Amino acid sequence: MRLSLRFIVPLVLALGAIAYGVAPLVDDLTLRWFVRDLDVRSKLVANAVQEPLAETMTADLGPAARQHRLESVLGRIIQDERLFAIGYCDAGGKFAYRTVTLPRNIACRPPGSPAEEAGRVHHFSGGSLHVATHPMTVDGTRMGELVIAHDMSFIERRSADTKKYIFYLFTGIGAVIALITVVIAELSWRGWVAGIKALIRGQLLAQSPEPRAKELKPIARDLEALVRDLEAERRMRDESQMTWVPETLRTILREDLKGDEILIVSNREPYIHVRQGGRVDVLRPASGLVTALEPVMRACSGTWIAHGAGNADREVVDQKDHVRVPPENPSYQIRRVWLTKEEEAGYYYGFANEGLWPLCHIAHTRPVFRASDWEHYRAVNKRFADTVVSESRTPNPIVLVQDYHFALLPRMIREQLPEATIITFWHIPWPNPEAFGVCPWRAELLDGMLGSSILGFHTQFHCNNFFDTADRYLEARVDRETFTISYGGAPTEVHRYPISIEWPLQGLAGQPPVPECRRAIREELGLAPDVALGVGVDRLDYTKGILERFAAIERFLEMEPSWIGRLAFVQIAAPSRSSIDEYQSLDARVRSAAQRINDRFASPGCKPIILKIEHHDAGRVYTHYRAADFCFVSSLHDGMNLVAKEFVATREDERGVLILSQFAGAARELPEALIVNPYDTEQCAAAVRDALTMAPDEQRARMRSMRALLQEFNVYRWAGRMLLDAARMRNRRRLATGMRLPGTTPGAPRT
Ligand code: ADQ
Repeated sequence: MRLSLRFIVPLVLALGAIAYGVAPLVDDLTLRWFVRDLDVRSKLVANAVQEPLAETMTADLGPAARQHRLESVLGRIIQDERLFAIGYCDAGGKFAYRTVTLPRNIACRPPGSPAEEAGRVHHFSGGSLHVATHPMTVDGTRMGELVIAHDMSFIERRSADTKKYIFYLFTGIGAVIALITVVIAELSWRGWVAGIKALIRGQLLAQSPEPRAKELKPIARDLEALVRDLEAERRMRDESQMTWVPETLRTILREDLKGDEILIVSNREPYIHVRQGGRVDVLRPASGLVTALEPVMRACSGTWIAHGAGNADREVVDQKDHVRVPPENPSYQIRRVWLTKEEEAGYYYGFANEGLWPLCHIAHTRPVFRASDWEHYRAVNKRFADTVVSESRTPNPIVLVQDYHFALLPRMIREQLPEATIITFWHIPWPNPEAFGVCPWRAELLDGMLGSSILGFHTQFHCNNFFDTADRYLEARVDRETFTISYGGAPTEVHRYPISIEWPLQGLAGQPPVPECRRAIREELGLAPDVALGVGVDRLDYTKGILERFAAIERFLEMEPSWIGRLAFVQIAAPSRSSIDEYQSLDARVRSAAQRINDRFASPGCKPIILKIEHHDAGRVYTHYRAADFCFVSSLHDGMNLVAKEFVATREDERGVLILSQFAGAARELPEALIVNPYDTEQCAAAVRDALTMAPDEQRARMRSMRALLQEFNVYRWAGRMLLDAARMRNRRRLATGMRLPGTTPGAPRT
């Protein structure tokens, strides 16, 4: 209504002003028309009496008879209702006859004055009179003048009527225009509001069902950008105010994703059943991924789908291959997928680890692509997709797909569950388009990944590489402004979610104080208490730069021989993928490099390289971190590298130095580490020297800054941000389709 008033009030004022200006003009015009009419009428009357009057004046009559005849002629004319008065002036300029109604102040004109073309209007207290004079002639001789006065009161009455009609006319026009304006304005307004609502709900303008979509196009982009900025700002504010603990994830599940079903797919399972001797043990792999996603699973009682790889896994599942975990307090289930030896060899060892792993890591190890491996990879991805569909209780679950083992899975799930929210997280780097382009099935892999709703990488650099790759090899619409790629369906959002570790580390609870760890580990390794200790912890993988690390230690001892016998470097290397030739050869090369360096620099009671190729439980790994003076992470290429973060998290004494490869994703978040190029042996050796000689205050300052960052950006935040993005996406879709939002009752106002 207020909107309508905005149109009506100015319209009424404008029309009122026009009417106010027009009325006197119309009045004046009509008066002139009427005066002209009366002139013509007077002339007609004068012409009509000319003849009888001439006869009367020229007849041979006495004065009384002439006067009588004059009164008779003129008296007949006065019967006309409009004619108010009449008079006759003789040739001497005096009234020879006048009706009583002719006002006294109207006099005859002096003889000889020129004839008047038009009559005059005389105003009196009782009204106005039109007075016209017409000369009366006989045979060209002027005998006198006829004075004819017309009553003008009817003109005034008509003028008042005219004013009234003008008022009615303008009022009528105003009402009609106002009505049309209000109706059009109201309809347009509704269209705009509906269009803008559709925009806010996140519907793309091109797909908007609103007929106003085209008209709104100019503001659509601005509005979308504004909504995005506001959302990002709000999210950043909310996130920065949150303390990220497992309970935060539970709150997100409860409040933002209420009632939504969650499925996780990963190659590795969170609990492995292993038969050792006569009994079945449950092992929990030391994995950041399991640490981050377990609280999610526990809170939502979802399903974790993974390859059943333990030798006792089949013994403990039910008929549908489910097992409830955690064993001490079952709250969610694992759905195990069984693979034959051939499938595992082709899908896991072959295509994933001999093909994709070296393809995505620029570590100069040639990727191997076999068509048979690809077939297995595709078939296993299909098996997992079918499992997701069969495990899903709703048509729109949230599916968290983990890692490079499942590049084809998102599209395969999408084809069967078009409403699912699929979040794929790629834990390893994404290379540049040239490097990725050597893969014979590059388009199929990209297509598979773009079945995801959200695609996550550790760093913006990897996201950018992915944008470039999709742009290069697909006919896709890549929009870096909105972080989306559209290819064969709904757009995929590509975002950076840097993975992290839990804070505080659970395994720290049982750890002795740092001095105790230092003493215990040195004693265990047969080192004197004052020997400096460096530590490296990795899977035995060629991307981790273990040989480059050893070369740096060797070079350091060449440069600084005074440290011989005073420095030991312990390398903990978990055997990994040992059925692959490249890994077997690495194992041999690492052992021989350690041997060679020890042969050169060993002194009694101190070998410079202590190599432990075996899996350690998390507690043992943490004790080593705490015992060390420095930790050396020299990855040739690494998505993130959690060892670097774990080392920092275990050092609540704020001592110890982290040497970190610039090619690990972690280097972007931990610039206070000594950042090195692992290919530059001299630089790395210098970093070892700097670490060993760094003043305690500097160690403390660097460590404090890194610990503050990890406390804030922990693994719960990593998982929580993805879940929040999924919630945002789902809420937008629900709004767009008019579905009910989680946490609202039907009909309740949405906030
Ligand atoms: P990984 O390549 O496995 O992970 P990383 O991030 O360093 O590499 O994680 C290794 C984990 O295994 C750490 O938790 C570490 O403590 C543990 N570990 C290593 N050696 C061990 C040993 N000998 N015994 C016991 N535990 C050991 C991939 C990517 C990384 C990315 C992670 C998470 O390659 O770049 O950081 O996923 O996304």
